[in-house]
Amino acid sequence: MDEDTAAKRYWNVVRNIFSSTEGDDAQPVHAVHAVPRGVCPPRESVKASDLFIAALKNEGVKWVFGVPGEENLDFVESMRTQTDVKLVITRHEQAAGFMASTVGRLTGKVGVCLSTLGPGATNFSTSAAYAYLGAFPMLMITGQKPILKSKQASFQIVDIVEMSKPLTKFAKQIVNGGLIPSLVRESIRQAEEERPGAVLLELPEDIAGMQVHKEEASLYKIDKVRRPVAEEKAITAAVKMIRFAKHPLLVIGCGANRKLTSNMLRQFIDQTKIPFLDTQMGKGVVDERHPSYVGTAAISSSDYVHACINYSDLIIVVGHDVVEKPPFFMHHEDTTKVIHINYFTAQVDQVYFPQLEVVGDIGNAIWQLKEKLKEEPPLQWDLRYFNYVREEFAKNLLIGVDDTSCPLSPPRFVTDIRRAMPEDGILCLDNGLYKVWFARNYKAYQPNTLLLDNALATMGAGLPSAIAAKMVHPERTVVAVAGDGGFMMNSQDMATAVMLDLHIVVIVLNDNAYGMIKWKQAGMEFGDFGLDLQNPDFVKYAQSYGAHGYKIRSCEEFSTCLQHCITTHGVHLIELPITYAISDMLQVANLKTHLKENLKTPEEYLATAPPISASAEPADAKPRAFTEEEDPNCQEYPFYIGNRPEKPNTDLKVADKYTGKIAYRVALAHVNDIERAIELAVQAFPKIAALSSWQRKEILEHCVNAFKARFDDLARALCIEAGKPIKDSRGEVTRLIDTFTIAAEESTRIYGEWAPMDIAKRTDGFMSITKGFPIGPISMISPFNFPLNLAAHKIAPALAVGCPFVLKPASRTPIGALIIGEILSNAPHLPEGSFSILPCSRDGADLFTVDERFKVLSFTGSPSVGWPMKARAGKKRVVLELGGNAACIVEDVRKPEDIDVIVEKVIHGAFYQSGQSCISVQRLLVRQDLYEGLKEKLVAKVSCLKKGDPHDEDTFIGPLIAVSEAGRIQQWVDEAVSAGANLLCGGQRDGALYDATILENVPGNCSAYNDEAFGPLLCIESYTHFKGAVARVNDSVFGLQAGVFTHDMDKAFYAFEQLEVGGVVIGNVPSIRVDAQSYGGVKDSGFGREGVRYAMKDYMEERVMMMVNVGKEM
Ligand SMILES: Cc1ncc(C[n+]2csc(CCOP(=O)(O)OP(=O)(O)O)c2C)c(N)n1
Ligand SMILES: [Mg+2]
Repeated sequence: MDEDTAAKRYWNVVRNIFSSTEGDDAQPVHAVHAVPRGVCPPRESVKASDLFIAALKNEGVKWVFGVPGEENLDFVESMRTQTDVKLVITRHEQAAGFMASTVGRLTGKVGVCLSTLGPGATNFSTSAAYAYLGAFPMLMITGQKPILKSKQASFQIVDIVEMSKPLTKFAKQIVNGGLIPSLVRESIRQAEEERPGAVLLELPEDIAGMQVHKEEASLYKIDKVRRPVAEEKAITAAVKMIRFAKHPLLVIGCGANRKLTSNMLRQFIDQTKIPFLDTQMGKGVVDERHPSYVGTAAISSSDYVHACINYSDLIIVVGHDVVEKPPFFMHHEDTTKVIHINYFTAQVDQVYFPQLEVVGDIGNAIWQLKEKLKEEPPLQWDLRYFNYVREEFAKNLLIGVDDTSCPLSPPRFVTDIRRAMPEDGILCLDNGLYKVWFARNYKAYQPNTLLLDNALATMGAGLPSAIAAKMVHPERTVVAVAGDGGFMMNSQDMATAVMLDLHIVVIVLNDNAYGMIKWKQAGMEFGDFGLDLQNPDFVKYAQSYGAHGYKIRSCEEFSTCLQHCITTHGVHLIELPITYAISDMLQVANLKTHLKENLKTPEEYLATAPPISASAEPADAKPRAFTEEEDPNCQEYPFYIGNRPEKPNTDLKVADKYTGKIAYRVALAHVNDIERAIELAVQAFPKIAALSSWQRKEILEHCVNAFKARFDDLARALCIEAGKPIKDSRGEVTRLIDTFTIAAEESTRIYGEWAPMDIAKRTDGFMSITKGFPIGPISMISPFNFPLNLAAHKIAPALAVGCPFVLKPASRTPIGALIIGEILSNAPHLPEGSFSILPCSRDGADLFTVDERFKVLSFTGSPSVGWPMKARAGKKRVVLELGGNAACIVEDVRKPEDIDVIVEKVIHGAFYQSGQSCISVQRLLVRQDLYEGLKEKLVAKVSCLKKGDPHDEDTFIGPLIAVSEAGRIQQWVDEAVSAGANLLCGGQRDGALYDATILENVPGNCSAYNDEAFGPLLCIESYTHFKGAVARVNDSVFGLQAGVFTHDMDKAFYAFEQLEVGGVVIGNVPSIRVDAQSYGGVKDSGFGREGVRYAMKDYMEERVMMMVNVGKEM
């Protein structure tokens, strides 16, 4: 028989067998089944259990934890014959389920466990509930008797799929091997998708053993699906609520621990200084040593953190869902508002019913909020009481820490364990009274370093989760902490830890009782009954497994022993005698009394508290003081409205960015001022539009002369308000003069175009003149980094064409623009009402975007603010000059000394004005053979750049615009280094000052490489092929400018043709901008062009005059 005929016969046989199957779950089948003996499966088939393992491997599964039964033997055999997915045999299915769940919890990818039918599968139920409530992605694979024929009636058979439904997101029996690829994919998709959880696939014995035709054995490609982002309206509403709040507070919940939200939240907190507390399962998302950390909501009410909650008028809850024990209770009569930020909507609950929901990717939502709040800082927060409570709470947490008695009490052993654990060490808690103490007293420094269960709160998970944590992170210290009760619930899996030759430490807290319940019993004033335990000898018990056992007999001994266990390979069990006597203080009634006696109410505290901003920021968050202290030379500035100065208030305080002292007090415009300014601009429009060219030119020349006369004045103001090194400040004033000079010249060269229109017989005698006419009032928003020249790039072209304008300078650096205003107010010819320059807060600023009387909106700033503005700008033209992460390619040099020149240029490009420029070099790509030499010289020089007072002549790196910006750069550097980048120099921060920093080989997904640094940060790498380097430059969401050092015309033109940017600079860094050039970006970097002539075009509307037979007849 040839092979084809044998195959046909085989499939016929199995088809016949299967088509006789009946029942609901019988489906049309193409390939089956228990192979009839003597009939060889053809080569184009695969065994279902093999296919199952292949599907798991395809999903990146590394381990299957479990206890098989005879129904899984095909599956086990399949695992034996491959090496990629390992079978980890445990001593109880529940432990296997906890292990799989922990893999899911730590990796975000499904953890897998295996059991047989009936008894094995029912043993999974607790771990299924653990994963389901805890939101850990976990797949259970259970066996079943054959479903096509049964010889054993109902022996061991229970309906596991039905039983599992309330505990899983997806539970299905596999009735056909051909369904394995899709069911594995679908179940894992559901398990991993927000909100993650448990899923179950039941694989019956006969299905596991069947052959599947190769056509049905194709596995699914696993594409990353981007999570949806929060809707803009929700973000805008949240920003509004946050800005208008008086005492905002942040609560971080378990959801924030699941994905990489940590960085973003940290940046948000650094920037806003909003104090935060976390829930038990949100611990470590933001380092709890952070000065804004108030505490953890270890209990639901009456603790210190609740004093903050009660005081707050806006609680921003990130990543919380109601499975966790509530961190606080909401009441309908409260005036406090709650914003819920999570991947999914808030489940309505009697104690949690947020007023606003921001639903979508958490990291993105926080980023959007952060960016929006950066542009427009909040109004008037008073965070003083929070800081007071934090300090008082910190004192409270010290109670008992120094107690040296034995048995040990919780504050002491929690402190000892924290001291022994490395920064990234993972502590896995079981469930008992100590959990409350760890939640309250143990500071988690990194996400997922304190694994506790505040969802199912089951006993028995401590040891299994430690085993899994060690397998996921073999390089990290892993310690399990369990009570004497909880430990015994899965202690049998000590054998698994020993068998796997793991290095873990298990601390058994021995109070010879179910202490937690005893504590509750006492709290409810019931008699002491039924909760004492008689324990085995834990040391001997450990030793009987082949583990090391220790019993602690004095307080001092504990730290030494723990240290030994952490540093010595093996499975260690430490029996620690403990007493919970001190836990009385955590009884709600006692806490209430304690707080009443020891903590001032907001009213009591605020009556004697220091003034607002002196304590608004936590002390250690501001190494360089940003106080309310006023510089003795503090000057007051008016705003300009309809050409005239007005000073209705001095509400805007502008700090000297180096000293932190208030250097200027400025009049802050409100909505009605902006409204008035727009109206004046509308009225002035026909008058300014009617000016002659020579008049417009004289206005601009007046400015040029005044700028020259006040050169030092202007440079000094920049140096103070922007912290810009004095040399760079002078450079900017020179450019301001250039920009106005170019505009003065261009104002007399607004040429039109004559064109013949006699293009066909029917248009004989036609011709046209096209000419630009001023478009109307212009709305301008300028940024902080070039307070003079970027305002000038909007103002000068408007004056050159004859358009009135209203400018909103950046609130942090309004002085430069106001000096321009002062000079303009004295200009000749300028009609009344032509210009207004209005520093203002966000509430009124909306008119700059939406008011239809403006005909152009010209915005320079961040992409997160710019793009949404464009969407709301209505009919007006929009020009957006946004950010970038400019790249520079070094391809060739004529002679070796050229490298020195390039190094100088790169240093200037990357670090001038401390990197706060849209076109500063952030990515440097150097051809391989030039790389090491260039790198060495670059690092040597950059390491010597002087950082410090911007007023010093030789200062190269001045302060960043805010302390929080330096903190952000620091995080980006840390993130890059932990992702594998080399820190070549810099990396140190001092308040708002950040070193000129060079990172090498930064992975492409790091913020330092991907996002706009806007700080002194340079990423360098080598490349082999020019084309590849160009492609690498293009691999960015931004596209502003790029620089290419080459002498090869082909390469220069190739770069010009291929680089996705608004400007290519050949023979220099991308950081070159001549004020006459066309300037602007593509992709996320912007829309439209600036540069005097190009901006003038935008400020004009073309009008054509058609003429017929003019001059033809007289
Ligand atoms: C599986 C399970 N059974 C029962 C409980 C209820 N329970 C919560 S804590 C606790 C006592 C824990 O005792 P132990 O592990 O010794 O910790 P301790 O509180 O004494 O430190 C009990 C019985 C539970 N959470 N989980
Ligand atoms: Mg106990």
